[in-house]
Amino acid sequence: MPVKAVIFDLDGVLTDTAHYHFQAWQALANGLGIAFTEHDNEQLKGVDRLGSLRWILQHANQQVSAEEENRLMQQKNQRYLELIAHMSPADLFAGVQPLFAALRQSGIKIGLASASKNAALVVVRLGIADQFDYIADANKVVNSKPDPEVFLLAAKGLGVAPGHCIGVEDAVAGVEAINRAGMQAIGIGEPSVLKNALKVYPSVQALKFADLVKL
Ligand code: B16
Ligand code: MG
Repeated sequence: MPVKAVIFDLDGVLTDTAHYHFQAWQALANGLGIAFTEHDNEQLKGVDRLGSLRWILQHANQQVSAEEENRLMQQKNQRYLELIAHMSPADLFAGVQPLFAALRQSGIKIGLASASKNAALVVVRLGIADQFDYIADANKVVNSKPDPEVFLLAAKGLGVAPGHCIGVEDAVAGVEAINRAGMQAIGIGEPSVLKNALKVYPSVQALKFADLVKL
């Protein structure tokens, strides 16, 4: 299967925005009298904004109206935007630039498939916005990961059949989305967690261009 495109997740693969999501959700949860730990935040990796809010409320046996959900999501996002305003190219994970350069040189397309509505802003802050041939994010899809929609949209935007795409993900739901899209899944993290990935690397820096074209 010749590889024609590699589609990357953003948070946890190219940069660590998880910590900012954590701080913003914790501030919101604490304001509601709910405890929210780093461990809780782990469960929200790759989960979209509404799904994350509902997870937090459910675990505290709280229920709110749709209107209140919207207000709370806005409040969380406001804090998140304040936090990511300080991001810069220094926040790009090591190894991303050389990997992107090698992909470009060999004519392999680069896509983004993120559950974040702020993905476009984050890649600008990281200084890599112009490196993507197509960006698929939560603003453009209805169904979030593990649904394959965001990866399928990225493949379509790149003009590459899913069977010629590799997806790179750090979240279990993301790996499932890649598999369901009919792509090859590369995991970033722990093999014991990302059990359904074809191969798992501890970081994007450990993932080399030669490993991708071998698939
Ligand atoms: P936003 P990814 C995901 O990004 C994060 O992993 C997840 O924690 C977050 O809740 C989600 O984006 C939504 O983010 O509130 O900015 O729309 O890993 O899919 O790049
Ligand atoms: Mg992620």
